Amino acid sequence: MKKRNALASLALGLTACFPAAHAQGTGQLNVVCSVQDEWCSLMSTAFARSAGIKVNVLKRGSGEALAQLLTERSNPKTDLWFGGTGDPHLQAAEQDLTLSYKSPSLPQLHPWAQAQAEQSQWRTVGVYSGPLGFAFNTELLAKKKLPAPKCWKDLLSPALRGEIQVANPASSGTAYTMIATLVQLMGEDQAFAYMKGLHKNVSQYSRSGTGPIKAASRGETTVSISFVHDAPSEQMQGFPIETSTPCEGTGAEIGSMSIVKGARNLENAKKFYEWALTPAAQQLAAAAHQYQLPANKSAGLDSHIPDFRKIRLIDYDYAKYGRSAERKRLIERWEREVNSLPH
Ligand code: S7P
Repeated sequence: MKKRNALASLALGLTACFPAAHAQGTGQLNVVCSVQDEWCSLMSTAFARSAGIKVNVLKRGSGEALAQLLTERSNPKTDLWFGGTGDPHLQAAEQDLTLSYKSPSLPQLHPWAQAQAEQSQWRTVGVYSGPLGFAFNTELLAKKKLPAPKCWKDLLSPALRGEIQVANPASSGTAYTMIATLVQLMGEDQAFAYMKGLHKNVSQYSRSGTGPIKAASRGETTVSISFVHDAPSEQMQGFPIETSTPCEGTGAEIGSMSIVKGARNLENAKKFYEWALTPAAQQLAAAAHQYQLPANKSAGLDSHIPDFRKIRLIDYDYAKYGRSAERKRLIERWEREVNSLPH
């Protein structure tokens, strides 16, 4: 019930919609896009050019996109949902919001991308992966004479009081990935004890998962808990931001893609889906300065993509932590035991 309310309030902000004239038609496709703007735009223009199909894009964070699909359940306007953390895609699958579609391209994908498809009964598929870690503003650290964080335990230092930003797990797939990672790494009670300690150092929980790294880049906070693949684009804009991945171990997202059940432009959605899994389309991420690991094994790897072999990754249980009931339970516990505490 509480989750429904959380999703309903998220949906309240989703009044903007696809233009009515564009909602349907042979040359149209309505995509909710949960990666950064530059990548969403490049995907839509490149697909439009190659397929002659106009793409109408709505940008939504992972949690917001799920809320959008829920509000459209009886009358879908969205045809395809591209990107965003995998757990809300699994929840959309569980809630029968997305279509089972077994792509002939699956064998070309990494096992983790195929596993995402298999565990959802082919209602979603992995399109990229990216590790969770820390981003820090090197100028602020130097000014405050603070060491760069290397381990989860470092974030509990009293010297970092009010210096950390992370997103709110009720709205952000990135922040939910953090909770699920900590629970798997430490055990649930220990993870909640850790998050209560962390809470003292968090200045604010942002709505969007990418907000904290942008804040750190711009000197509005010293440290953020973020996907580390989001750092190079900030560095390219000249911001003094560096990253590390936790010494104890960390989790990774499986960014996903799903076709909406009842899509009005179903054939076009399937065309986009197949195209988005090709090596050429997958390489558009790096062209748009986004550096997640592509799902297609043959896609070229940009040098800015984090080297997963150098990161201590946990054996993340995507099926368990992608379940609606588990997510709801953990977020409610976080609201009750962590977010309710004074800073
Ligand atoms: O494109 C960057 C990225 O970090 O954003 C996606 C996601 O929408 C994050 O959204 P939340 O606001 O729900 O955390 C990630 O999948 C992607 O890697």
